[in-house]
Amino acid sequence: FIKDPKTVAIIGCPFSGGQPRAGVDQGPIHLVEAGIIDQVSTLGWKTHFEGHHQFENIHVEHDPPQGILKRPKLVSAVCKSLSEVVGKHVHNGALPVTLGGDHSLAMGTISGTLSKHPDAVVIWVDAHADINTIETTPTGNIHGMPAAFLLGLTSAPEFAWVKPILKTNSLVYIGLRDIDPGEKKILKQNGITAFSMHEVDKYGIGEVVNRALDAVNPYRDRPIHLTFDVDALDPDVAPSTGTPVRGGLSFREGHYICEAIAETGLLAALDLMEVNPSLMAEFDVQKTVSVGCSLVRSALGETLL
Ligand code: B3U
Ligand code: MN
Ligand code: MN
Repeated sequence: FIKDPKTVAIIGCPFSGGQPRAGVDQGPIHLVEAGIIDQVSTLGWKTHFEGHHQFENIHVEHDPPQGILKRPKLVSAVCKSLSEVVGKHVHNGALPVTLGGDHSLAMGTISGTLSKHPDAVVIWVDAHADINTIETTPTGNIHGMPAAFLLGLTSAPEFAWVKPILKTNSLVYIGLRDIDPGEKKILKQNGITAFSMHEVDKYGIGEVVNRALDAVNPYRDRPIHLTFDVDALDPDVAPSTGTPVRGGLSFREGHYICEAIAETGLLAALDLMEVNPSLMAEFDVQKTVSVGCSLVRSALGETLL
């Protein structure tokens, strides 16, 4: 029983412009229909939800590729608006939970969190590093690039509003297994701590989470932004996502990460990204949506005992 519950602000962000596959914009709608808001309330949080329409009025007339970048104006406009919404909630003392939508949105959510907590660290759970620059991106899909913009490793006129205030020693990855050659170089050259599936296999998820926290948050005193791409999970666990990669986190490993971060008491913002209900059969969609809901509950304090 929590006498004075803190508020979770659930932000539905139906957006797919950072990658080519339709349907990822339906992710937040499915998560909310599956009952995520009631589930969060049941954990003792006050909940705030303004609907899925906050970003609906953002239209871009003419948005041709700028060099290799696809849909730069649209991605930029939505992320900028999202950063303001997330920023407003953190300034009001709420914990924003953003439901995506593709992972380009992390440019918005993390910018919003850092606007209030410049000392926040980012734990990026993903099969991919999403750290391609304009020079290294093989696809021009911006969902493969948000970390590079946030770190100031790449820039484009359209994204001038993204302040490069994330430091390379404030970002840590868990779950990586599909990294482009250019991204590998970037991770090495910048000394960014990353725990791939190899390290998860070698040390176990408990030790990996400890080491990840030690790397970016040794005194356990900095706010945490957890950005969770559902494709970090194995495709058997979360099949409905745009770029599934075999050999991912198990159901429990994914939940353990969320539970361990909840235990720190430092969670300041959470993203759940890349749920795409238009991919795979109905059974797979239900599986993915339900694991998405339970990851959010774990990060917000649901315990097994
Ligand atoms: N690294 C590739 C593929 C990719 C990144 N993120 C996802 N896929 N989901 C790219 O396009 O940058
Ligand atoms: Mn991602
Ligand atoms: Mn990914």
